Amino acid sequence: MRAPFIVIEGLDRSGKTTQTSLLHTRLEAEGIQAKLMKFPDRTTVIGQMIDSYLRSDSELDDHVIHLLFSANRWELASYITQLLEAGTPIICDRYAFSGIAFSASKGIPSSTPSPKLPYEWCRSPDIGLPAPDLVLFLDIAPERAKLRGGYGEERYEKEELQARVRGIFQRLGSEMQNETQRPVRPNWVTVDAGRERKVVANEVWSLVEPLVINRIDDPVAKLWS
Ligand code: NYM
Repeated sequence: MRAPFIVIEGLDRSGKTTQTSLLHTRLEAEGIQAKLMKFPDRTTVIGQMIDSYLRSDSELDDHVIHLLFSANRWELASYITQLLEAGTPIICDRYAFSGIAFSASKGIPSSTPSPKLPYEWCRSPDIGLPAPDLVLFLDIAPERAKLRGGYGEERYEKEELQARVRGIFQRLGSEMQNETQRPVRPNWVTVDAGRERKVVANEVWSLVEPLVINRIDDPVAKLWS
C-alpha cells in the first residue's frame, strides 16, 4: 500500500493554487500530512531559468523551454516516488498536462492549423514520469477566468492562448477517459471551477478523501507507458 499522487490542473486564474492550498489545509485538519508540490518549481537551477523566461527577462527557443519544464519535473521524479512509497500523499499544482497544453498551444494562428510544437512531440519528454492517480482539471471558460482580476504580466496570460490551452486539456482528458487499460492511471476528472470557491473545495474534497483514506494498492505507474 502506498499514498496517492493527486494533481490539480487548470487554466491561469482557474483557482488552482487556492484549491490546492485549501485541500492541503483540510488534509492537515484531518491529521493527514500531505506534501504540497508545484510545477514549475522555480527554486531549482532549471526552475530559475524557467522563471526568468516566464517573466520575459530571457528569451529561449520554444523547444528548449518545453524541455526545461519537463526536466524540472524529472529533477523531482524519484523524490515523488519515494514520498508515495513512504506513505506521504502528494498534492501537486500543475504537472506534465500543463507542459503539453501550453507548449502545443503556441503559434497557432487561425489561418494555419499546424502548431509550432506538435502535440506528440510535446508529450514525449514526460513519458515515464511518475503517473498521478488522479488529475482534477479545474475547468473555467477563459472569458470568465479573465474577469477574476485579469491576467498578470507573465507570458501565456492572454485570453486567446488560454482558449487553445483549454482545448488541449480537454483533449488530454478525453484520451485518458478512453484508455482501455485498467486500472487507468491517471484518472481524469473535470471540475467546474466557475462556481463559488467553497463549492469547488467540497467537490475536490469528495474526490480526494477516498484515495487518501483507502490508499493505493498498485505501485506508482509510469505516465503514458
Ligand atoms: N507552464 C507550466 C508551462 O508552460 N509548462 C509547464 O510544464 C508548466 C508546469 O507556466 N502560465 C506554464 C503555465 C503557467 C506558467 O505557472 C506558470 P504558475 O502555476 O502560474 O506558476
